[in-house]
Amino acid sequence: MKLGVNTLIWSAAYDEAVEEVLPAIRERGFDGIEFPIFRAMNVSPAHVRQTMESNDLACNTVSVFVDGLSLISDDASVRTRALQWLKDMIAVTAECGGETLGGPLYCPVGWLPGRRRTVVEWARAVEAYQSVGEMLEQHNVTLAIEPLNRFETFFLNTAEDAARLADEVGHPRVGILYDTFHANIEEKKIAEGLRRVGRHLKLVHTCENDRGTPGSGHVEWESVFAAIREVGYDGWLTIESFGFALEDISAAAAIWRDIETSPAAIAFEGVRFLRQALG
Ligand code: LER
Ligand code: MN
Repeated sequence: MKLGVNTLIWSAAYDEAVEEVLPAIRERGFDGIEFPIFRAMNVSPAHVRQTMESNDLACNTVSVFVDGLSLISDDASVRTRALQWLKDMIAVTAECGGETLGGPLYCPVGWLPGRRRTVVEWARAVEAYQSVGEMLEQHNVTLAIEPLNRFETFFLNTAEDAARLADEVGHPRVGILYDTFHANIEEKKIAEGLRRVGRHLKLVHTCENDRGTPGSGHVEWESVFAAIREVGYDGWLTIESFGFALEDISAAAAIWRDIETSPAAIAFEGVRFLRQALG
């Protein structure tokens, strides 16, 4: 298993704040990073590749839909633009040398229309993911769709639904990102949810129940690791948290206080815990 850290702990962009911490990320025991791309033109893939190579790190990307884009919109032109945007993200991920693009890639985070999802919206998502299957194959990228808790999305909350979605898409390059922070809210047992998505598991966000340091809260890590092993998952375990004052990002994650002594402590104390727990 490989250990990663989401650079949203330090910055919303791939910038100097991230680059200067890359040596420490490697030194403290991470194998790679996961960084956010919100717009393709804001990333310089050649630069990302070069800094990954010089720091002996691998990278994955995460994204969310911005500018009101949505694969499940009632507006066909919005869906078309969202699909193009998704394809751009897949291409950029490959150019950066990343093999997994993860995130709640169906509709904007925080879009809560005050009703249940419809069968039509579900079908739109399935069709969109099926339509990028070939491109994913060509670019050697895997799409990891992430269910979120009910306060961040209405569309996909549970492991059961996520597994059904991936079943219906039916493409080996389209699977699930399981985030223990969200699962702690939505699943009866976090480990049970993992077993449910097991056959589609492409990425795990190993997050504490308060987005603080893994190992410091009430996530039942022993059973989580047991389930991860049981389903034969051997991919990335990535710590995801967010800077405490990153404006839009802190607002999206509803972080209005210092969760730990510093955001970086979540990464560096967290990786120690994960390494120890994995043995
Ligand atoms: C993204 O990976 C995530 O977990 C969301 O909570 C971001 O808003
Ligand atoms: Mn996550």
